[in-house]
Amino acid sequence: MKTAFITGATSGIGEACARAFIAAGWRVVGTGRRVERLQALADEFGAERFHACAYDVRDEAARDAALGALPEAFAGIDCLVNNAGLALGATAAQKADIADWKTMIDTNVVALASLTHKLLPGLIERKGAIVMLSSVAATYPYTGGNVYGGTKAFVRQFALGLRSDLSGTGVRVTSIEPGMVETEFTVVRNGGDQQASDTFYSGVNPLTGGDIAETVLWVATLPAHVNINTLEVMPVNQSFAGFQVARE
Ligand code: NDP
Ligand code: 8X3
Repeated sequence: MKTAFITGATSGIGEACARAFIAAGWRVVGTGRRVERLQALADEFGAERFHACAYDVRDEAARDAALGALPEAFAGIDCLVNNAGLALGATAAQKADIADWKTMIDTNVVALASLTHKLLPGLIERKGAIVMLSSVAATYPYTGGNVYGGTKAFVRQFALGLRSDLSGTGVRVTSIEPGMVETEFTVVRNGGDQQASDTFYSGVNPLTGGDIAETVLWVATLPAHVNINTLEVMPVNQSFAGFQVARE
């Protein structure tokens, strides 16, 4: 039985990934700060299939303690799903809160790179897979996307750079780039405002965490010689618009 290490398994895409991998016969290590949600998954699936690691991804000491305490059956990681992340705020840069920017960079970039560095030796040994949750915001700028888009561009380019560095190791790396997925993402982005989130997704028929979990599981279970480099996914009702022009 293979083991997936999924960050941010308490909600949205990460929780859906945990469910999808377990349904496909994997063991899952799930992380997040909300321990009660991780415990609920452990209760639902049993200690043989789901191991809860409750820590803040920005706290390397807590992360290392959790990794050091992994039960033997969960210690060999075959797939790392770098999913934990967030956007904070959707205002123009000149009105943004610098603390929000630092939180996004520390969570989406620093913690993700550090965990990847930590797990790479084991992933190489096991010819494993790394799946990164980037975003369409990595490629398409939008107003208020500023630092969030920058962090997701890092994730995409880091994934592609890893592909180069890992040449010949058998390790697969994929950047998944979703558009609008209705999770807790927009509630978090808007400081807990559920109504703002409901309005954002209203009438869109957005993607679900389950839609993205299917793609994550798919890229991780393809034949060993196949690597999906990048995968962009949008709801049908989300597409592109033109440039904006400011006239003097
Ligand atoms: P959710 O808000 O539903 O889930 C985010 C997850 O990240 C939670 O499990 C949360 O756990 C975890 N997380 C956030 N900060 C921390 C932290 N400091 N320490 C530990 N865990 C943390 O959002 P999504 O499921 O939508 O987002 C998952 C990923 O997908 C993110 O990287 C996001 O950028 C990306 N994405 C989302 C899109 C969308 O439209 N929803 C589109 C494109 C990409 P907890 O709060 O319990 O700590
Ligand atoms: C977030 C995607 O389209 O909501 O990563 O900005 S979108």
